[in-house]
Parts: sequence; C-alpha cells; structure tokens
Amino acid sequence: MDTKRLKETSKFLSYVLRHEPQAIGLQLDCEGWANIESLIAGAARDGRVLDIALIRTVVSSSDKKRFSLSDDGLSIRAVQGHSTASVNLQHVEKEPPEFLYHGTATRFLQSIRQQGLIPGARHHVHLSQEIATAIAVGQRYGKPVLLKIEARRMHQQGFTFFHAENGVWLTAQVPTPFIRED
Ligand code: HQG
Repeated sequence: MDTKRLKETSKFLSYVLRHEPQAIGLQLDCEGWANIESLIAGAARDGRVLDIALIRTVVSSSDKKRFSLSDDGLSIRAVQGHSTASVNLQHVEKEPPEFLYHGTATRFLQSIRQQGLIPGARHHVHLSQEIATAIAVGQRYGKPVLLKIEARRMHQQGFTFFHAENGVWLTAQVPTPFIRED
C-alpha cells in the first residue's frame, strides 16, 4: 500500500484519537476506544475516505505501535499521547529501570532547568528506555538534547510510572533534581 497514504492516515488517526475526536463528531470512551464504523463515517463527512483494510494496515505497520484494535476488532484507540480531557486511559503501573531518557530541543532547556519536565498539552511526560528513540523525539522540535532521568530514584520517592502498550514510559512530571544533562 502507498506509504504516503499510510502516513497521512496515521497522522489523521493520531489527531482524532488523541486530541480532537469532536472534529469529526466522534465519541471516545474513557479508555480512548472509538467505534471503527463511526470513525469511518465521521471521516467521510470530513471528505476523507477510509476503509477497514487501510485502518488495519496503519495499525499493523505503525513504527511506534501508536494504535491498537479491540479484541472484537470493532474499535480502535491510540495507545498513548492523548490530550483530550474525556480520556483517562488506565496504563499499567510499573517500576521503571534505573534510568530513562527524554529527548527535547535545546531551546526548551532553560525552562526545563527551572520547572522540570511537565506534560504540556498531553496527559504525561513521555520517557524512553532507548537513547536513540529519545534523541529522535527531541529532533522534532529543533537541535536535540538528551536528558537522563533518574527514574528508579523517583519511583523510590513515591513517583508513579506507567508503561504504555507500545513501550513508552509515562509519568506525571519530572522535578529538576532527577534530571541529568550529562
Ligand atoms: C518539552 C511522539 C519547556 C518537552 C514521541 C517536549 C513521544 C518543556 C515538549 C510523544 C518543559 C512537549 C511525546 C518545560 C517539557 N519547559 N518545555 N518545563 N517540559 N518540555 O510532543 O515528549 O510520534 O508533547 O521536552 O515519540 O516530545 O506522536 O512531547 O519537547 O512519545 O507517536 O515540551 O510524541 O510520538 O512536546 O513527545 P510533546 P514529547 P508520536
């Protein structure tokens, strides 16, 4: 299948399933699930032609495993990255490894040094177990910089961590004493 169409569809699905379901009149339940038929119908009203085969291909080919299908195959959701208030996805709480990584852009550093890492529009701060992934994430916003997070020490001090289905680590915030720039 056409990779450009897959990428466009993936971006569209991220937009409606994480941020703006109402843009196509779609309802997400509190766990983020959307009925696929309603998604296709809503997209069609917006002039976008989707079908079940295309959606399934986007789900299975997503490099970051951004989406998942329900067991009955009737619903789809974004695995993480939500900003919409109506979704409160129950991620699996887990003890993190000693260190996790966050990639950001150099222009955000000054503010991060003052406030620590905050979720911005999303529900959580996103952290990665792999350095390369974190650097790629930071690159989206400019010259990347890698931050090493003392995740285990945070956890020992009572901060909660979640491990999303696709391997991304999530936490509510990272205060400055746990952020290393080395
Ligand atoms: C920065 C992608 C100033 C933060 C990726 C980041 C990820 C601050 C930006 C997922 C700050 C938020 C999420 C502070 C944090 N002052 N800037 N105090 N605290 N920031 O996109 O982590 O491709 O919401 O460093 O793979 O970049 O969409 O978060 O640069 O998993 O599937 O504020 O998005 O996945 O940006 O990326 P984002 P993120 P997808």
